[in-house]
Amino acid sequence: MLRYLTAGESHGKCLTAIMEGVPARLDLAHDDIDRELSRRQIGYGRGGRMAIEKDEVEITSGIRFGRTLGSPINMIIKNRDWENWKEIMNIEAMGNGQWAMGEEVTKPRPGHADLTGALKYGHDDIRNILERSSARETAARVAVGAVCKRFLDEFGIKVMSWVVEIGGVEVSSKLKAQSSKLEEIFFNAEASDVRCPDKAISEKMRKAIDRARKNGDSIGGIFEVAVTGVPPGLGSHVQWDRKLDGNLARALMSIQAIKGIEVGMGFGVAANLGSKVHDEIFYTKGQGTRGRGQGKDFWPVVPRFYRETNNAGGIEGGMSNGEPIILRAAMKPIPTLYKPLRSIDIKTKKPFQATVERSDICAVPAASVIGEAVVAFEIANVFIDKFGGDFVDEIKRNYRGYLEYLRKF
Ligand code: EPS
Repeated sequence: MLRYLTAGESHGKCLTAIMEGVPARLDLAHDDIDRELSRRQIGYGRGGRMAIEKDEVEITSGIRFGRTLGSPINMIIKNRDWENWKEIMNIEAMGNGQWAMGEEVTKPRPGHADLTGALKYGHDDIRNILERSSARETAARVAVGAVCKRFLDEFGIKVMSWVVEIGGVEVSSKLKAQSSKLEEIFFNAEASDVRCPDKAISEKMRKAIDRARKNGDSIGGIFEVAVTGVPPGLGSHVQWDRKLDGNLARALMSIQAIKGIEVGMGFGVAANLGSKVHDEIFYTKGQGTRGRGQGKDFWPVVPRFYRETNNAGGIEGGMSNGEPIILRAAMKPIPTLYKPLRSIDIKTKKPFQATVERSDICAVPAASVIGEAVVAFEIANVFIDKFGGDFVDEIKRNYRGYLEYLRKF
């Protein structure tokens, strides 16, 4: 079983992630993780904070001479901004009965964890909630996802993402992941600072972000995550907590500000007839992979049951069916606004209109990279669950055996 925990406050000293269950003898370099961390930081619409941070991982355990040991991997990402917050985020008691040097936050933002967190944990300083509910935490999850991606790469499994909508500006349905050109869509999205595969739409999205900024508002959107090179049979139909779609949806929903998830055709299934929804099954005996080409060491030897369509998004009965996995997540506009929304001060119980100093306008491009990370974790987890093994070559041996069995099925 693969598992992880993260720790760290947004303006605390650092973020930490401990991963357990990563197989031994996986090549893993510092750069594999830093590359993903910097992808998360790119994105039109971020606020001033990203100019301060330049995320880099420090690995303190689990790796020796560039290879995993099979022991827990501990990763640290420093918060550069902590230098400016040392007093406010002091670990030690202040000694004068004060909590936070008279800088308590008492004005909860609508849409944020602020008020409910304060009520739940008994805090009269909302900072004690917002520091941890902040999406800064996702840097640690991206580090975890980067390790999982490195592992999946050994098996030709690729996790990609792109943005399909920002504030109502949408790519054409041809570009959405129903199509077979996933690698190409991803390549184009990587070149866009809103992670949108279409240049003209990218420009419209940037304009929508600019408009929101000018109006003191924030703006949400939708991103897609696609996984290619996945064998059939990951996850299971036999128990609720082993269903792959359920676990993927939970993982994506756990990203800050995500309010909706779709798999494949998603909500579209409700309006269509069964004959238009279900993907018919075909069989090819040869080595043809219909141009998918992923998993070059593995796939070409497998005759395939395949579908011409992929409305199921690669998952049927809670199991991967061998088609690319396609997921979509909707992100709400960030709740920290320059435009004041009505709320009540928890100390004075009086209405107030919020003023803020610094905020992101749009973080959908960053969320799409985070989506890749949490999806990579779930896929790596079910992959290890199915193919077992404590070191990478052992898992490869098991995987080859499974593919051989599929070839004869
Ligand atoms: C965040 C508020 C902003 C974001 C932050 C998430 O930070 P600050 O309050 O320091 O301006 O920049 O995101 C990150 C720091 C990050 O690394 O993504 C929030 O309230 O969720």
